Amino acid sequence: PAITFGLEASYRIEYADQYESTNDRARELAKMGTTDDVAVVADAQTGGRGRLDRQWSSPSGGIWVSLLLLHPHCSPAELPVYTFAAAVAVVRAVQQCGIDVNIKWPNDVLLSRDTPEINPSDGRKIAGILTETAGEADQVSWLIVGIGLNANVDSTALPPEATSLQSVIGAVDRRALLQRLLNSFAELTNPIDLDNIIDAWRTHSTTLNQRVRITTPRETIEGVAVDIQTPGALIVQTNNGIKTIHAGDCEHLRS
Ligand code: BT5
Repeated sequence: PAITFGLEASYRIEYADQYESTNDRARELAKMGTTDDVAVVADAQTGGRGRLDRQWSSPSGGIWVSLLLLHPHCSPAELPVYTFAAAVAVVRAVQQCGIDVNIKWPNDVLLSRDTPEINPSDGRKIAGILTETAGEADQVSWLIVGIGLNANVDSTALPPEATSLQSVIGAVDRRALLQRLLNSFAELTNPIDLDNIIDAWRTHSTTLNQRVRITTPRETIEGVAVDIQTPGALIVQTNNGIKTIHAGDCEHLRS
């Protein structure tokens, strides 16, 4: 049975056993002139995407969901907070399974790195978020927040740096998990409170106060992540002064 059966959400739910990408399906709905906010959910994706067109492994058993938000309640510059809200929502939903997870800037949810010598999954990526928007910089018409959470997926079907809830605690109730995820996201964004979201992100992130290496298409920056600034830029203290980074891939370095 579909994992969306009986869900109660402030979004219209659209489910299929398989989409190429739930983000693409959400975009299609937006272009068709849908008037509702929609949560597009799939059991599997054949062409799941990460940032910069990377592949996102999406075997059957995961939670692959894209929220189409037709009227984002903030200015275009503030849109990144939706990504942060999604990461916090994932943490809150997953923690209720009794698993400790945290956020790596900007959008990775990782299993906490408590006992890597005992549990090889520690520190591995369990969820990621891909936020996409339409329109010009000053004219956002809609927003898509895509969330991929490795729930009941065998970790052998995932890249080596990834893990799943199933590999850590066994199969979970995906419907209940999805319900908590949608509730948490709606609670954080309806209405949107930028500072509240960034504060919640701070409590769950392990990036702050760490030595980091940030890779952007243009440069690589090393230093200590000292803060995050609303709506989501990372502030890094480097040998050459303070840098404000709006997007990139982050690696936590052991100091
Ligand atoms: C992300 O990209 O983390 C965003 C992932 C968003 C996926 C959701 S699923 C629903 C919606 N529909 C879509 O088509 N996408 C969204 P990024 O930070 O660029 O990370 C991508 C990298 O994570 C890949 O290059 C792999 O190294 C790794 N990876 C791939 N599949 C993974 C998985 N299932 N779990 C963990 N890591 C994975």
